Amino acid sequence: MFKSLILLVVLLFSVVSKLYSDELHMADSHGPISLMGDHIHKKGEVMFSYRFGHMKMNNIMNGTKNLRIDEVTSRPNSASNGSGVYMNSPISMKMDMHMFGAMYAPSDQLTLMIMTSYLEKEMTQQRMPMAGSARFDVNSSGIGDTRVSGLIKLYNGISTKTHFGIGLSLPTGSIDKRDATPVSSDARLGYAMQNGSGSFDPYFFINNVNSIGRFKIGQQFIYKTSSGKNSKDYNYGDNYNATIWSSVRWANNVSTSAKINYDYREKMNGSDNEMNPRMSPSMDSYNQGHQKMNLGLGVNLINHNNFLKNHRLGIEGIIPLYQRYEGLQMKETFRLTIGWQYGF
Ligand SMILES: [Cu+2]
Repeated sequence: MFKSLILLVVLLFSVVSKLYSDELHMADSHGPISLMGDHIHKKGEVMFSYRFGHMKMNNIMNGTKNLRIDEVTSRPNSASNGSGVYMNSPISMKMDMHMFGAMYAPSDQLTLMIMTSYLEKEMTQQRMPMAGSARFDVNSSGIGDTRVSGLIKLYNGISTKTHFGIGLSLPTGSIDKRDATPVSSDARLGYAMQNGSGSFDPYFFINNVNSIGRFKIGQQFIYKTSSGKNSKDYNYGDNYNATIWSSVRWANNVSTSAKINYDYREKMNGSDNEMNPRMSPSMDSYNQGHQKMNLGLGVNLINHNNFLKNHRLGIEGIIPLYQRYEGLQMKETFRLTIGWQYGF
């Protein structure tokens, strides 16, 4: 996989083909569909988007090591001074995300962007052998956090486009999602099952795209922090997210992309008192923070026919290349993003 990526990058710099007019909407004038804020708009332009995201997690990792279920339920939790073990082990989790976005450019220099989402999550856990090893599911759903950003143009040439962005994630997602568990008919669910961070989280990003004919190479770096503890007395650690991607335009209306993303999240500050760390690794604030590197392969399509002209469709599949977790956490296995975008 790495060899073919290196080949692709070499190809990028060795092939130069003719430049297309900036006015024609091209499949590759947007980055891979999972990327947000990858482009800006011209004065007066409006764009709407909808993305469907599916994420699947399976089994537990500690650091870079896979753990069996019986190993998870024999590990000490952070609440018992090393003497008590976890009563349940997460087995799998899946999440469906419906993401809605709008962009508007009041000027060529500034593009405003707002994004929110509706989340549906399900986690399956297995009880410890002493409790019979039975499996149970918990579910949550609701609106996620809402992000408001300003994208500011730095440079907009034919072969190089650069902008930076500042934004704020608003805590519109609930951090009091509850469901029935074997020990309570109404328990607050673990951190991963909550729908938001509960805090105002400012972020900053820089985005760059270089074009050489039918080839593009882009970079994006995002730093996100937290303004302080939420109402349940915790906040997520700072997040650093770097992406490098490249795309090839096979025709004006079709392009494919490859993307490498690195995501680093620091440990959590504080913890939610109502979550009992003895219950499950997913309720233990000690089990937060990660490093993940993943590969995304995608297709971008734009419709040039008169009916639904310039409507875009993007699909991207994302698989992990490397993941390292603080404590015991569920590992990611697969992500899929399908998105529609329309600008006018
Ligand atoms: Cu847009």
